[in-house]
Amino acid sequence: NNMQMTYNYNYQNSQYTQPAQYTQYNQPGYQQNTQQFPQTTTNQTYQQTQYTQPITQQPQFNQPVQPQYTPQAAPKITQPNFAEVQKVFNIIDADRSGFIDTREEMVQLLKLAGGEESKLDVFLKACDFDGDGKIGLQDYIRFVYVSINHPQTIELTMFLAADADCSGDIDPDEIVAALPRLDPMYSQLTPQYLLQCMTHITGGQGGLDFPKFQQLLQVIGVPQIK
Ligand SMILES: [Ca+2]
Ligand SMILES: [Ca+2]
Repeated sequence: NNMQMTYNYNYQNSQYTQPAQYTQYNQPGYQQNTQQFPQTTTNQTYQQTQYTQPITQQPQFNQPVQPQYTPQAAPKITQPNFAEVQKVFNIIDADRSGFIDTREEMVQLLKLAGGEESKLDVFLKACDFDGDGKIGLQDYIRFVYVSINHPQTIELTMFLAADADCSGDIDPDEIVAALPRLDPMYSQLTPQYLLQCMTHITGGQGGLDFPKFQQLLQVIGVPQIK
């Protein structure tokens, strides 16, 4: 019955077109909080300067990060059932090439996700997390991971997309690898800077769960709605 699985991941919105959650950043508390950080890290500065200057200034974290707005309630992050997902992948991969790479296989995957065939190119791009141009098992697992957690906000979508091993927790390697891919604005941030921000939030203990990831986004900004 595996083939009955359906996913709601709205891949057509993978360019973050959902406006829903931005109002929280208009609240006074958020503005107040951003002033605690170096000016180069605020959304406002990003909008004004478009990062015309390279970010070389290291943050001076003298105070703990204390969110002044109410972060979203942490959703329960569901991990994929890896064995089940692999079974489905093997069924879709009809020619056993190890990839969903024929037209028939791609269409089969698209149907499973409830998509229209005219959107195949967009869909495949959204599924190809590692960017190698084909859908491997790891891509498929990650697609299922995003789908089953029904991300309604840009923050949760980013969190799920960055969590490469679908652990519910983002480690330093995942942050450094994922953020520049998620939005060009992050490509201006050096790995050292990202790791320093992360260490400040975690105290050097463990990775970022979703609430801590939201704290990181408070520091580095959230991509603009396109
Ligand atoms: Ca194949
Ligand atoms: Ca992880």
